[in-house]
This record gives sequence, structure tokens and C-alpha cells, in this order.
Amino acid sequence: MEPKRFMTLQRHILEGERQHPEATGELSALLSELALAAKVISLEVNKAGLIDILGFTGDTNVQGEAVKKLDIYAHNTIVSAMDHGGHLCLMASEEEEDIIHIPKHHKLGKYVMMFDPLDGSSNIDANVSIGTIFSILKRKSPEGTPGTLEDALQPGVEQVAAGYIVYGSSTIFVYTAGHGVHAFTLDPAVGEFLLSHENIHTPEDARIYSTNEGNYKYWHKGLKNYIKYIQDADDRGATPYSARYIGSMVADIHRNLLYGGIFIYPADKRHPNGKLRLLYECNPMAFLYEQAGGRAIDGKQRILEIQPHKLHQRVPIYIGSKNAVDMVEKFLREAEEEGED
Ligand code: P6P
Repeated sequence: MEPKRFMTLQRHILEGERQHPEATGELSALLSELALAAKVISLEVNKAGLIDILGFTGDTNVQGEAVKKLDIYAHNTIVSAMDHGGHLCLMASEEEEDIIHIPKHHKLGKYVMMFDPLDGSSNIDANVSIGTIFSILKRKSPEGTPGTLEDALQPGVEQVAAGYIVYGSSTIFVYTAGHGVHAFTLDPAVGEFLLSHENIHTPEDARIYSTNEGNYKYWHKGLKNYIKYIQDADDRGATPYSARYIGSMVADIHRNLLYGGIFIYPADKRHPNGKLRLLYECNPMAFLYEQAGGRAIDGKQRILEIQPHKLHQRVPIYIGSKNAVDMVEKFLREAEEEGED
């Protein structure tokens, strides 16, 4: 078995950039700053359980109330790690209503980053894997000026890099810069993200479906027809699907990316736009999945082609193995053509 190259995240990004003469090294510096923030967040997430058990807070208050909520902590860690590197002109976070400007005394860069600092954080008390999701674009507004909302409201096809960090039994940094999907596992002993999965290709066929079936009665008919179709797979002599849904998007997506699966958070009769956010949840996951050979749609169009109108805009999402997304798209289209609701 060929030994894994001692390939760090930073070296991998730099080598990737060197293959593109126009690259300036700014993107690799930006991703390295994010990787540092991820290491700090990973430390805090992994001791979160202790806050309740041992009262270990790092603050005076043993009750733990004084300890910042982990998602605020993650948000603050990312902002403070990245607002002075000189590579960003703007940030946007799930935790902030408005765009986040770069402090006046810092150099303004050519990139914009949108992120969900700690998606699924409501699961932390149950020790469920959670994650940071990020999306990086090039600014459209003039260099040297403060970034604008329009810099953030670009369709997903404009992303130059995207990915997530999943804080689970290991901390894994998964990213794409448009040249394949690569994963790096944090080795806490050396404090480095080391290449663990190069050029991830998601299986064309799914054997896992991930959705909150508690919302079944509110689903539109096309989705009900699709779920029934896959649940009857063995009647057709096909391999039955497994239902796997942990309620943490990064954990569900990471498992499905590696094993093959489809993740669905649909529009339904209560939520006409679904629940998940376009700019810092659906777009980055869609970019990553398409780079890994999968697909991501809102039910009608590519997620990456949706023109955003609002910073925290929600969209329905069907994302996963190509053949599975093709199939659900067919059921949704047929139900609409037959006027079924
Ligand atoms: P529901 C977590 O709150 C989250 O934003 C995603 O990580 C997850 O996929 C989804 O919501 C779960 O939502 O409605 O099924 O609990």
C-alpha cells in the first residue's frame, strides 16, 4: 500500500495554485487562515462536553452561562482570524444580520467569504458531529473600496473555493478550489491538517437517503412519490436504501459524499423556501458536490445558478449522487405536469 504523502492542507493548496500562473497565493493564504480558525474551534468544540460535566468553563462562572455559546464563539474566532489578513473585503455570517465590513485600518483584499460558523450546533449537547461551512467569491466592486452587499449576492457559479470543516470523531477539512474535492484530517499531535482523501468522487448511485420524514404530511406530492419509489426498491429487485438523518447538515452531507446518498431539505406547505440558506449552506455544498461528480438542485434548477436577492435567503435543496438527483427531479417534474400538489 503506497504510504500517504505527508501532504498538509497548506502545501496542497499552494501546489494547486502553482499549477495556475495567474494565481497570486492569496487564496492559499486565506484558506490557511481559515484552517487556523478551524483548529481553534475544534479545540473548543471537543471540550464542550466538559463545560457541563466538570464545570470547566475557562471563566469564573461554573454554571457555564458565562461561556459564550459555541456558535457565537466559532463566529468570533473566524472573524478575528480573518479580518486582518488583507485578503477579504467583506464577510457574511449566519450569526450576523448584515454584511461584516473589514476594520478601516486593515488592507482590503479581493475576496468575499460567507460562512455558517457552526452549523448544527443545537446537536452539540448530544455529541453529534457539527461543522463550519464556507463559500469564497471574488469581489465585483472596485479594488481598495469597502465590500458591498452586491459582492455577497453573487450566484454560486462564481465561487472560487468552498467547503466545510466537520468536527466529529476527527476534525476534517474538506474543500474544493474548482479542481476536485480533497479532505484533510487534523492530526492533533502535530496540529496539522494532513491529506486523507484526495480527489473525492461521490458514487453515482445513492443507497442512503437523508431527510426529515417528520415533515411528511407537509411535503408536495412529487417528493412523496419519490420517497415511496425508493422505499419500494427491493420490490424491483434493487438494493434497498437506508434512511440516515442526523439533523446536522455537515455530518449528513459528509457521510453521503463518501458513501453515496441524497440529502433533501425540500420546500413544503409550511416552508415555501425550505430551511437551509443559499449563500453559506447550499451554494458551498453544491459547488463541492458538483466537483465530486454529484448534483444539487432546488427542485427545478441548479443551486449554483440561483441569483441571490437576500443575504440569508432560504432555498429548497436536493443534493447528492447524480442518478438519485436525476430521479427525484423526474418525480417532481411529473407531479407538477400532472397538477398534483
Ligand atoms: P430539521 C441544523 O439546525 C440545520 O440547520 C442543518 O444542519 C440540518 O440539516 C437541518 O437544520 C435540520 O433541520 O428541521 O430537520 O431539524
